[in-house]
Amino acid sequence: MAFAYNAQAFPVLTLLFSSMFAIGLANYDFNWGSTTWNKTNFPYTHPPNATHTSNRFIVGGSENWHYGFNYMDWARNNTPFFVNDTLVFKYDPPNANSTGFPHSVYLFPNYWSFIKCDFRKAKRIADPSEGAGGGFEFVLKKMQTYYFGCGEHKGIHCKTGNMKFAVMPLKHWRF
Ligand SMILES: *[C@@H]1O[C@H](CO)[C@@H](O)[C@H](O)[C@H]1NC(C)=O
Ligand SMILES: *[C@@H]1O[C@H](CO)[C@@H](O)[C@H](O)[C@H]1NC(C)=O
Ligand SMILES: *[C@@H]1O[C@H](CO)[C@@H](O)[C@H](O)[C@H]1NC(C)=O
Ligand SMILES: *[C@@H]1O[C@H](CO)[C@@H](O)[C@H](O)[C@H]1NC(C)=O
Ligand SMILES: [Cu+2]
Repeated sequence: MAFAYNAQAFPVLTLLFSSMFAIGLANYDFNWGSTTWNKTNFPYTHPPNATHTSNRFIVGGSENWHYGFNYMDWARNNTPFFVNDTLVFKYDPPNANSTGFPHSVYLFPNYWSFIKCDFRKAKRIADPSEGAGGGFEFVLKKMQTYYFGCGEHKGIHCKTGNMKFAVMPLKHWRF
């Protein structure tokens, strides 16, 4: 039990930690004091798009939205997200492919339901057919933490297939 708990909690805590860094950076204007961080080791891999107000992200990149890919790592590697950025979930519709399992997209109401993959109060924002073609698009409209998960196979895709991640979009920086 303790092992399972730690295994699930660790990546989330890491994610929240890097989100805190992001917020601190936005608010305190690169004032790092005595920290040893620099541009090379800073966890951000892309700058905000200065010429445009929003970016589009295919969730999972070329992997799209499927069982077994680590979406927590994907989200961490694509930090930061900004208000009005769009996430695109691409997945095969049911029965399009005999080898494919259907997927969906849910929003969890809070951290603990996300950690436990408890879908009882989660809101389905895309059904199994909506990931086809160009995919299902979701705009990060608010500066809040969004908890996403796949609700298929009684939560197994979320629990053991890593089909969940959280993002905390920031306001665009003004220099
Ligand atoms: C920045 O951090 C990287 C990785 O820790 C290190 O290799 C590099 O020398 C650092 N650069 C500066 C200018 O401190
Ligand atoms: C940034 O905005 C430009 C101008 O619209 C666009 O062409 C480019 O694809 C955007 N970059 C990213 C990473 O979304
Ligand atoms: C997001 O987009 C809406 C609609 O275009 C706009 O009114 C709002 O100011 C934008 N918010 C941010 C933080 O860019
Ligand atoms: C079915 O899956 C295979 C292998 O993943 C893929 O190459 C093919 O395009 C899929 N077919 C459809 C109709 O999605
Ligand atoms: Cu799934």
